[in-house]
Amino acid sequence: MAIETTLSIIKPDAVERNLIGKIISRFEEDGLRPVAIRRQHLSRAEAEGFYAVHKERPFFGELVEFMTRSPVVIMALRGEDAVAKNREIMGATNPAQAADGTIRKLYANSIGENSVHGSDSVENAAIEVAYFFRTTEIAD
Ligand code: IDP
Ligand code: MG
Repeated sequence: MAIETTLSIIKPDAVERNLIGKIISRFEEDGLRPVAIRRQHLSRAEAEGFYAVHKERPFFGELVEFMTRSPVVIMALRGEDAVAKNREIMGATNPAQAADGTIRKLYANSIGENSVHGSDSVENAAIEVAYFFRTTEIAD
């Protein structure tokens, strides 16, 4: 295990329902510390660029519409094994399949409106953190 930094986004469905504090608490309780945080209303170009890997998927248009409909909270989370730990705390993409106690089981509305994003590998975490934060915006 090693100290890693991963990207987390609290998605519009959760920000709209005032769940920012509850979600950040869940990460902190499990040893993931936000080392950068920004609230931002994503533009279409920013959302399309971030999710470019999914552009051929049938849900891409719906995903971009959802992610741009209201503000999100973007965070870099740091801690031991942060990439895998974040995915564990988030739960499965589809909340119907998410384990008890995970953020998506607790809060997600559907497979699309599933409250949080998390990087899926160490390599993608570095790319995604750099997509949203300059190194000077990250404070350990
Ligand atoms: P992940 O967020 O668990 O990594 P991905 O497969 O990378 O899941 O999908 C990215 C996002 O696209 C999901 O979090 C969800 O918001 C949306 N999404 C995934 N599958 C579907 C679907 O079948 N219908 C609608 N939206 C979907
Ligand atoms: Mg993913």
